Amino acid sequence: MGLFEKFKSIIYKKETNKEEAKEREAYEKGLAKTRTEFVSELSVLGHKFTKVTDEYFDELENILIMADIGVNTVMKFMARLKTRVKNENITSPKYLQEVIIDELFIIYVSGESLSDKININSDGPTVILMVGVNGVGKTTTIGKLAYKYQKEGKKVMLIAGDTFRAGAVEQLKEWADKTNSLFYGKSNTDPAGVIYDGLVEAKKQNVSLVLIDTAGRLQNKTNLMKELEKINKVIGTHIPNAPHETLLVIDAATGQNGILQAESFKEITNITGIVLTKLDGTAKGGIVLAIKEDVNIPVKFIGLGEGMEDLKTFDIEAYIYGLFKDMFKDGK
Ligand SMILES: Nc1nc2c(ncn2[C@@H]2O[C@H](COP(=O)(O)OP(=O)(O)OP(=O)(O)O)[C@@H](O)[C@H]2O)c(=O)[nH]1
Ligand SMILES: [Mg+2]
Repeated sequence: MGLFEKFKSIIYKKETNKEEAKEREAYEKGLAKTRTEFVSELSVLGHKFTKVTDEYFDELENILIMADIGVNTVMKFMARLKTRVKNENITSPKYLQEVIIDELFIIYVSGESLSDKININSDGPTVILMVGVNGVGKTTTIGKLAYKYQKEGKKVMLIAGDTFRAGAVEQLKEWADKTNSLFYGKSNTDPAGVIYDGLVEAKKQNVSLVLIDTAGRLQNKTNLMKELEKINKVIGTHIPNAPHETLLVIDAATGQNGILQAESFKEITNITGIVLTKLDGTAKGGIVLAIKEDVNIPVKFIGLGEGMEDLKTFDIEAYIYGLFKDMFKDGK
């Protein structure tokens, strides 16, 4: 059964469990902007053309590029689609829409499988380091993660490794209070030192999850690399094999610029996952596919709003559903 059929059957399934329905709703809401711009254009294409022609392919290519799927990804995608059209003798644009959804999904799941699971340390605290350029949503994401894991019964500590930006320490402290997490931070001092002291405290208090915030702006790549090296060394001396995750936060609205950030950070440090924030405010939802194809680091979480509950574990099926829901319903 093709993916399109599979989703259609999910949508028409009579009973959906409550949790699933809630999750689906969150994706639906968060991806509304991308859906209305990108997907409705795709639907229009299906109605506008009665035959699959070169012109159809050109328009499709434009739509995909506008959705920030990334030029490389789009080119490969178009080549594959054209081959399929030829081999399977596809002439109906309407049917081709189903094939397009299938193929978009294939981009994500093909190649090595990327795990979206967080690497949990069974022997002491799990340490997650949050990195990314300024304003992308690092601190907010830490707050959301604290909320999620605290709710799951973990003892969480937040450490303020962004010690220089005015208000950064207080901002994290607020999240700690809001989520009943422990907190460690000091302003205007060396981040590595604060992290060192924070981890001593975390071990003393038997914390199970440590989330470390870092500064967004460091003048240049060399400085950033040195800083992160130092931070990693401090963390590793305290807790072997830590950090267990280094999550790079990217603002979805920055589109292709976000891809460049990912490529740069990948050279600087060992990024284990990506958090894609602010998907709710942009039509550039296609960036998830570009990240897979160009960067090849798993998207582990997505931000679908500013609130505590607006962080979701990334799920490609829910994502595709959130994007193409109208097209599924469109079907017979
Ligand atoms: N709509 C929306 N807004 C978000 C999301 N995530 C973060 N934000 C907002 O983005 C803004 C910046 O978030 P921060 O968490 O302060 O970003 P940061 O990366 O820590 O910024 P610096 O510490 O200055 O580098 C805040 O207003 C957040 O509420 C999201 O998923 N959706
Ligand atoms: Mg911050």
